[in-house]
Amino acid sequence: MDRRGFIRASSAWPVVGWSAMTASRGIAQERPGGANPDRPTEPAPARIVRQAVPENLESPFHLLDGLITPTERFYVRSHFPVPRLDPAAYRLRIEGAVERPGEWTLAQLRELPATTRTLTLECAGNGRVFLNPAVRGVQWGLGAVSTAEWTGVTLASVLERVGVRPEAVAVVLEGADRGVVAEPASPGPISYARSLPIQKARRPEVLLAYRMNGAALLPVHGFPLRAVVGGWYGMASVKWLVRLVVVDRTFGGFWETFDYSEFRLRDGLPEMVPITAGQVKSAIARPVAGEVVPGGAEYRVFGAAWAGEQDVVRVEVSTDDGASWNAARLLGEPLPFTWRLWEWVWRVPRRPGEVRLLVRATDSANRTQPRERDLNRRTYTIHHLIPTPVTIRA
Ligand SMILES: Nc1nc2c(c(=O)[nH]1)N[C@H]1C(S)=C(S)[C@@H](COP(=O)(O)O)O[C@H]1N2
Ligand SMILES: [Mo]
Repeated sequence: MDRRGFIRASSAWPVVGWSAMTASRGIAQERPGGANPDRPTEPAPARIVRQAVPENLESPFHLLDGLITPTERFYVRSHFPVPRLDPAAYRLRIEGAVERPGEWTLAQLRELPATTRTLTLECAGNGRVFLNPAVRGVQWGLGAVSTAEWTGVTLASVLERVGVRPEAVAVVLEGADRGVVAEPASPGPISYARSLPIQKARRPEVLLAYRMNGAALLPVHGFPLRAVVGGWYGMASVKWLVRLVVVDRTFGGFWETFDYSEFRLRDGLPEMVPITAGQVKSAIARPVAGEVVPGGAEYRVFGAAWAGEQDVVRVEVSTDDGASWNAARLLGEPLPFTWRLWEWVWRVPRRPGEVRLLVRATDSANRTQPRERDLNRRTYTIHHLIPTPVTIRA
């Protein structure tokens, strides 16, 4: 790796370049994956600290090497400090429009049939660092997205036990974490809570999980119980879940109005709507921005693509700013609500120079990633094309 060349290129690609990653402090260090002799030999961090308190940690997307993100590399997004819950004293309260309101212990929840599913979570703010002009909020690069194998019970099976009344419209999921939000100001300390329409709450991809990647849920990921809402942005997957309220109206809570909402045009007028299912999106893990690749070689461009509740059907790579597109190979078998890994072998031209790689995905609803940023999306659901600049050396 030509370090000076790298730093020059990465400064045009804010924060997420290699030098910024290795500059992150106070985190476990590990060596980068892969055997590319052109890579720097300095250690790469296990996760990138975007905010220390509360902990907001980005997954190093360039280390992508399989469908499942190892738990120590899974991103963390928390609005408040981690609440410490005693599993023995823990209760999940279920109330509202249900026949049998009450409290559930962990043991009672574990008596319901367990399910294990691979599901991808992406923070709705992932990629915010690429917005121009810069906006407020956690400055995520590529890696506020990860995939794990989640074990728990379906929310549907719990709702079935408590008997949902016919007037039910939504289920509010409340976490044990609380705090004051400065902007926009919350009415004093509030808890983290999000609602799901009753139809989504009954779907099999919505879990109340107590295990992640074959081990007990860690405190940062919601111990002892969290929701995992397959196909939706991460904000719906409420951690440290302590209460379900079945409501007979649309819930207009803080986290789906002031936060995690975007504009949608109806009758030509922008209306504010909660952010829900994921957009179609892809990202390049390797090469990293600013990488120097040898001219005339074959380079395996590698990454992932995901599409919320849809399946990824096509991934294409361009080396000429979108004038022409090359079909990437989709790897493995498709899993619903899970990213798909892909690769494309690039025959790197001999001529030295700068190239910007683009990747775009298309999904089963025939949605394709847009070239340009849509301002209606405010500071969320960033899925337009982000170029990866690389340098070809002689
Ligand atoms: N209780 C609670 N649940 C929460 C959050 C939170 O701050 N508090 N953050 C949400 C957001 S915005 C995301 S993207 C995911 C992140 O889950 P992770 O930290 O396990 O990656 O958790 C969601 N669930
Ligand atoms: Mo998020």
